[in-house]
Amino acid sequence: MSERTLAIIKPDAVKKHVIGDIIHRYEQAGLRPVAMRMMVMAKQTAEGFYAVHKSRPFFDSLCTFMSSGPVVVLILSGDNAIKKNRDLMGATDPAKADKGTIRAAHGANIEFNAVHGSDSPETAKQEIAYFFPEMDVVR
Ligand code: IDP
Ligand code: MG
Repeated sequence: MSERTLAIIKPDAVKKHVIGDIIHRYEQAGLRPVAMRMMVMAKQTAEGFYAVHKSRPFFDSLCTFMSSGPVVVLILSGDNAIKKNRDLMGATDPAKADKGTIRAAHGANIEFNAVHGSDSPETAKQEIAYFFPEMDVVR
């Protein structure tokens, strides 16, 4: 069944000039971009996005990182898109990510790990609505 997931190419990956490589990996895996936005998040925007992690010790550092430079926010559409994108990304810690994954290729450490991907249908729906009005999504 076709579903949508939210992906973010994080500031570390944009600085490394691998936007193209990452989008190529999505497309090769059958994940079609149906909305795309380049932006610099206000710190408050990052804090709202990562609100579930508010009580974690890395929360402030994470939000500073996520607002430190341009990101590319995308909606990806495809069969099983949420799990497919998580598989493509690899584990949160790039040192533990499988070979061939985006984080193994481009992540530096558990914080600067190149990409975000929604982890469930509920969070995908929430995260998509956080960045995109429905009218900006291609059919
Ligand atoms: P995920 O991105 O693989 O879903 P989450 O546990 O949801 O991982 O964490 C959100 C983001 O917070 C991670 O992608 C990473 O950038 C950062 N993060 C997670 N755990 C740590 C940590 O232990 N130290 C520093 N940053 C972390
Ligand atoms: Mg997560």
